[in-house]
Amino acid sequence: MAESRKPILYSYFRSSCSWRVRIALALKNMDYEMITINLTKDGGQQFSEEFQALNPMKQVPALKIDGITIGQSLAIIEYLEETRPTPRLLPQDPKKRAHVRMISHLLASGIQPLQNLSVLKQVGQENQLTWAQQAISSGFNALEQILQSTAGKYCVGDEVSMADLCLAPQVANADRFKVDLTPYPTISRINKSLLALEAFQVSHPCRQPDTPPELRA
Ligand SMILES: N[C@@H](CCC(=O)N[C@@H](CS)C(=O)NCC(=O)O)C(=O)O
Repeated sequence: MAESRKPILYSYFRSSCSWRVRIALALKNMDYEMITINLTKDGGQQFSEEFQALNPMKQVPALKIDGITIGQSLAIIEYLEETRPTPRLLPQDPKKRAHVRMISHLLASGIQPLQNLSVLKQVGQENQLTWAQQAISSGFNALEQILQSTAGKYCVGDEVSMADLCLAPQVANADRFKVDLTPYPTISRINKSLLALEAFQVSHPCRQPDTPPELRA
């Protein structure tokens, strides 16, 4: 009989997209191996030939699982959901599902790519902070408004969903870029509830095998 292998997650402690997947793996109680791809060391290990063969986009995360390799955090989370459905990360109700996907994509396509490392390099050191703050604030303005009609305890109702897996890492990025969160009371409240959950704590950037000592909590 073929030996069943643990999934392998290619991750970087500070990568918000990797954190989304680490939360999903923790919530679904999955055992996995982690390989660190340090995005700043050696000119960026994501550019190595070995890693490019796994993910031609040269980005983390990537997950090797069930004989395939998947890039793109939301595709990974949806695969996990379809193959390991408990606990559910997408609600059964199609309207709520649409809301979860809307918020996930707002964060994953509408905000994060604009403040990604490769984009910040293009923007240049001097303008990085203002650029990132503007991208995050503009997305958060929209999200705060959307959450007025979708949120319960979490982004959509009272169950943790894929949208929440995108929210907490993006709020951490907002903190890093010193975005004032006062105008976003709903985002802040949900984030606080999420950070109290074990799956968000064990997967947190400050508790990863590759977290530098000065950033560990
Ligand atoms: N849409 C992709 C984005 C992945 C992404 O942007 N990853 C970042 C870290 S969060 C990265 O690897 N950046 C490397 C670089 O910019 O060189 C996903 O959701 O997985």
